[in-house]
Amino acid sequence: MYDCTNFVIKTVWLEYPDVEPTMKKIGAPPTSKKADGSPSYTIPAIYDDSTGTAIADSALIAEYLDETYPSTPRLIPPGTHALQGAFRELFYSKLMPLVARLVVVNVPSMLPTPRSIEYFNKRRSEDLGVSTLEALRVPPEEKDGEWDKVKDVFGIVNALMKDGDTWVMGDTPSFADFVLASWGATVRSMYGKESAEWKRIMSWDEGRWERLMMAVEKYSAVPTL
Ligand SMILES: N[C@@H](CCC(=O)N[C@@H](CS)C(=O)NCC(=O)O)C(=O)O
Repeated sequence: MYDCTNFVIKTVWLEYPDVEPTMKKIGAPPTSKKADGSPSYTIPAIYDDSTGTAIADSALIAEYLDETYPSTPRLIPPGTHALQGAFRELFYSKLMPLVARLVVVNVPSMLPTPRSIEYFNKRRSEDLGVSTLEALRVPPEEKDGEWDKVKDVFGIVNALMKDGDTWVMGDTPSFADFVLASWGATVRSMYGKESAEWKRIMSWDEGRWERLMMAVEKYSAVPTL
């Protein structure tokens, strides 16, 4: 639980096979479609018991929080809705193909139960159109080259930002920063703070991403993994 004066935030961790039934139970709508065309339910999701509202999809959650709690810091500052969407689209479209090979393949070994592992392997193989996730794993001799491609994606964002700025919007944090930081946090929790992978990202672009990760820390309501 995280008590932030007026808010009490409780985080509930779910195993993969429990996501869909839990979302249906709280009334959070699907966020996309599975490979077979059926609805796909995802986390993060929130249930706000002060309004009885359930929302899934991080961008929709951000919009809801901005609208419902206007006196808190804004994730999508007025006038930037389309720009935040464009940023997310640019970043995800470049990063996702690389993430599948460097991150998604490692997820099964981090999951706590066989049912979650089985679920994840099946769902992601179907989504990615491969017979097994292992088929995507980058061979050791290609790893550096693959990480260089991730560096190039972060480099695109670096080139768009002004030197010395911490936040994508310059002087104010916004949704775009949390899109970037969530990928940093994924690598940090997956590979560990002492790993070559994490240190690699922290060294890119004159330490810009390390500064961003430190700056977003104060907004984290759950302990850093
Ligand atoms: N567009 C969604 C994507 C969220 C997403 O893909 N969540 C994954 C976990 S990281 C999920 O819940 N997957 C459920 C499943 O695979 O059944 C968002 O930004 O919230």
